[in-house]
Amino acid sequence: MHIVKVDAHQILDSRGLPTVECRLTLADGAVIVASVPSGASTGRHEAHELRDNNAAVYHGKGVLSAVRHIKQVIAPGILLGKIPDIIAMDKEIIALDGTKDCSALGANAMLAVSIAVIRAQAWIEGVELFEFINDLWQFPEPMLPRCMFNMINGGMHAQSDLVFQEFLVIPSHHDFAQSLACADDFYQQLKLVLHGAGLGTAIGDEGGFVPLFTDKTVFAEEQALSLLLHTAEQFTWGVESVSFGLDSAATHFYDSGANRYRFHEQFLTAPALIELYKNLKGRFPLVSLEDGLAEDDWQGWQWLMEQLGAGVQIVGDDLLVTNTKRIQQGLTQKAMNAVLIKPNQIGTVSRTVEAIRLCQENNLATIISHRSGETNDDFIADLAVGSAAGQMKAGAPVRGERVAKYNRLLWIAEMLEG
Ligand code: 2PG
Ligand code: MG
Repeated sequence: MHIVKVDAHQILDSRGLPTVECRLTLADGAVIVASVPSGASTGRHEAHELRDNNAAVYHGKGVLSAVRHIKQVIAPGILLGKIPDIIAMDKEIIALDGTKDCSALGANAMLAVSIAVIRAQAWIEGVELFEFINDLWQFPEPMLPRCMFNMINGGMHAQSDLVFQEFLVIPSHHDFAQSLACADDFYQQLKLVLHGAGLGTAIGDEGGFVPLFTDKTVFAEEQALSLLLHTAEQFTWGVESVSFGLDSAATHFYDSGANRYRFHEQFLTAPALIELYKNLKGRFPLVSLEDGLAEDDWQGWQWLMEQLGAGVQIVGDDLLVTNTKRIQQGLTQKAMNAVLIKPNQIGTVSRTVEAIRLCQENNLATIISHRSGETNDDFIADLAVGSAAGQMKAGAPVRGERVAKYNRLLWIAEMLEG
């Protein structure tokens, strides 16, 4: 069944910034919709997100040029009148773009089309998207991911003293519905703890709370982790039911000129920052640390792995940007033992799958991830299950664009249970 119409629009993401939506109409009249997310703490090596840079509207963040590329270049050149075929069409889109970083067509335009194409293909085959992904690329059996829920937001996702970006809670339950219930109860309990401590319950970009700490004698990150521990201790599921993760997003407080990390009043070397992580690991149930160091601090990452890699999941995000070349470099340098996977860092579904596969072949853990700017598109839930990635993060268990992914996982869990 072929594509009879291609449409694209500029829509708003969860932060009120423009993003791209693509609509494919098939010969049977079905309309297949896909939209793409956008990051705030983006890595320098990510694929290029095309923005209009017209300061008169949307603070220069419009995506009308990317929309135009879908309608005027990708649609007539690759899509119209053709049968959806993700592998062939992704290749053609990459060739049409012709750049290393997707800067001609825009990674936002390319990914919107790529997701729409694979969704259309699954529709035509009459199977669920996660099943289609699983079959097409011959992944291990579909599997619900273990999720990391972002309970406290800092860094570039909130206005607060928190230098670190994400304070994640990881339920230990293997059953997804149970782990979502656990995370949700934790979130509600944390709200009560914050009220009790006289701290506000305003939320950040990913739905986590943004406490404004008044005690300046202890650094804010330690206070945030203490709040999480305190919540876990009085939580009906029991303190053992959760462990913690951090995404420091350290690229964004690294001063490359001085080769130092600006952490509150301090100006830390990589070894000093690693000491700080070791100290936190000794006092809190910390099992995962993402972007603990900056995107090009390879030497620092090696030290981090040597010192914490045995007991902690060391996750590369800005460091690796879902790019097989950088993942390969990370493997060679033993810089990490886990990889964050974000489709819009690399521009197409096929390239995302190549990155996941490389990780699986090399026993690196994979975490499928949302972005801080999201839409209600739930593609990453199907990708996580279909690729048997093992883990996923999609923010707090609140806000429509975050729960869209968790709710899709609930449906998939039911389908898999039969
Ligand atoms: C991250 C992401 C998602 P952003 O750093 O892992 O949580 O943030 O989308 O802003 O890059
Ligand atoms: Mg990150």
